[in-house]
Amino acid sequence: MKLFFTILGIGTGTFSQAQQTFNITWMMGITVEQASVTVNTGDIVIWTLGDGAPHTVQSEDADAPGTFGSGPMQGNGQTYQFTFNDPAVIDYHCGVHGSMQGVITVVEALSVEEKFVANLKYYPTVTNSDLTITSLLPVERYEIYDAQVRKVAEGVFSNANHSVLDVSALSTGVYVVTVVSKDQLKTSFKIVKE
Ligand SMILES: [Cu+2]
Repeated sequence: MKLFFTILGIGTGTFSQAQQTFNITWMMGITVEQASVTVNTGDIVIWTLGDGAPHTVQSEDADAPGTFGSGPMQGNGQTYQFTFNDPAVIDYHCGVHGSMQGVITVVEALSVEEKFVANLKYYPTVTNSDLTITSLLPVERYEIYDAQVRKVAEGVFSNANHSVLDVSALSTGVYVVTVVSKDQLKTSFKIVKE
C-alpha cells in the first residue's frame, strides 16, 4: 500500500508538467488563431496537411530554432513535427501560401491547465445564435449557466477541436459557459446572448 501511494504521488507530479502533443491541421484557409499555439518547453507540435496542396512549415524569425522547418510537403495526411525545447515566440508560415501563418509561443513551467486555457478560443462573446469553440487540446463537454448559476444547457462536443454551439434557444442575458477537456480540465468564460 505504501508503494502504491508513492507511485501515485510521482505520477500526479509528472502529470501536471507532462510532455504534450498539439495537432494543427495545416491547410489553405487556416486562420492565424487556428495556426497559433502556446506550449511548454518539451512539447511537440504536429502539422498534418489537410488538403492536397503543396505546403511548407517554415520561419525566418530570429527566435526560431535553427533546425525548424519542414521543407516541401504535399499530400493529404503528411505530417511535420517539432519539439520545442527553448522559450521563444516564433512567427511561422507556409512558404507557398503567405496567408497561412501562425505564432508558436514556447513558455517554461506551464501547467496542463494553463495550456488548456491558452489554447481554447471562443467567439463571438456577444451572439444571438452561434458560439464557436476551438481547442487545440481535445474537449469533451460543456455546460451553460445563467446569471442565477442555474444550469440551462449542457452537451457533448461532436468534434474534439472545433464546435459551433447554437445558443439561439437561450433568453437574452449573461451566461457562463464551462468547457471540460477530455482530461477533465475545466475552464469557464462569459457570453452575452442577444
Ligand atoms: Cu501552404
